[in-house]
Amino acid sequence: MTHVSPWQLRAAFARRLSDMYGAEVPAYTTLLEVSHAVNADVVAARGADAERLGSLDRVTAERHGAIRLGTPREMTQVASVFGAMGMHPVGFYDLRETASAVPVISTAFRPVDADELARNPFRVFTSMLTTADRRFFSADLQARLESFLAAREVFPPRLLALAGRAEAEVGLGATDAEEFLTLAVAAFELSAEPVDRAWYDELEAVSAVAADIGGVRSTHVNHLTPRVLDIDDLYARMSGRGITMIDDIQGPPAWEGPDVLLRQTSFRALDEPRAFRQPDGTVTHDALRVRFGEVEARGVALTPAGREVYDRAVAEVAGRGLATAEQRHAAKLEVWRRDLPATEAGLAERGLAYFTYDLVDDEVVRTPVVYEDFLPQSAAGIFASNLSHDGVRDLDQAGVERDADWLAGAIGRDLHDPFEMYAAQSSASRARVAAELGVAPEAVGP
Ligand code: OOG
Ligand code: NI
Repeated sequence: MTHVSPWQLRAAFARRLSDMYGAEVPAYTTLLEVSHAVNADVVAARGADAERLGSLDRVTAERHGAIRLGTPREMTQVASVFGAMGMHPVGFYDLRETASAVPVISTAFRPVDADELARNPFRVFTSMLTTADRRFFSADLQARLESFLAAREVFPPRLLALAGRAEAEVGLGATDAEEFLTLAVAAFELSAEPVDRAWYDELEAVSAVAADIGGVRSTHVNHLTPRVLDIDDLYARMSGRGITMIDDIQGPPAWEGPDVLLRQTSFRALDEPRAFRQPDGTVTHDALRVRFGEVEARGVALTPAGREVYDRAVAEVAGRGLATAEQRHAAKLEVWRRDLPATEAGLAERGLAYFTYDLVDDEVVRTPVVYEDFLPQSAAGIFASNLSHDGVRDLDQAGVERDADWLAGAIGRDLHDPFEMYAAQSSASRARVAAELGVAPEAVGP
């Protein structure tokens, strides 16, 4: 029987999830159409240079999803479902400390090897509610929330059994693969089950994200994000189609220098019809506005030194408290031109970004390493633009300590460190070229 490998499961899952989400959120389909048109136009206009950060095929198929879960148990289960598809937890993000105060901690499940990323780069930003954080949840609310979450079943046993087997056997036979994919996609579909109105509202008063996670008995895709080669063009074309975008493009500004890290924006969260069970038992129909349409452009991964420059620049602009998106963009541009090298060579010389090296016709060729991860401040900005109100955080209370080690312990898997992975990729390529040239690795580059 045909064996379906982890990357084939991942690619099929990404495709089916995209089809499912497109049926649920038609504006996402518009976003995909516009993204494809932008990418085709960029490649037509700029040629091979446009594909330095990823081939048109890869970028066209590329998505990240965002999902939100309630408990370490659910995180452990999803880690196995994603593990079956060759996706592993990378990085740790704490969104509680950001400006919009969202009570979650997160990691990203994604392929970790360059060749796996090249086959299919699908990644999922995965958040978990911090129910024990007193700044958000009283002891009473925590107890009720945890018992609500303990009683729900987000991932059916059959899905978990297949995931476990796929992990152990590195793939599945065709029939099992089909069942695994069907169950996995279904686990992320929006449920038609009526939402308990009083419970949802009680959580929403604390945080819209807490209600989205803990107010319902299932999970769903929050957004699926395509990648574009020109996000400014995408923004203009979406607006031109009458779709309301959030005010800003988060992250770096549009500028003449190298694309670094990640730029993201979104169309505003849309009303989606949902059924509600009222306290008197009747079912009514209303709408919730939690899912939005994000889009992103990716640039070169920065080293810890580069990241420091980036974080300082972003903080400086935020600190100016500017009123409009135009002013914020102008300020970013000014700070960027002052603090960041205007060329890839400049980034390499100052050790601010990661590159790989190859020998082509006896010449050393330097290629940027694409940033495959996320930015918590950007995530917070997207959250803030899409929530009707920020979370309520009681700063008289002490927050519960949560870090990468805690999350690794909770899900029983190590979290990969993104910086270490980029550095390893860069130094392996340097060593290869050095060996071919018969020189020391430090002699290759910068
Ligand atoms: C996740 C927000 C983070 C991103 O692209 O930074 C994210 C969420 O909304 O649950 O997806
Ligand atoms: Ni996202």
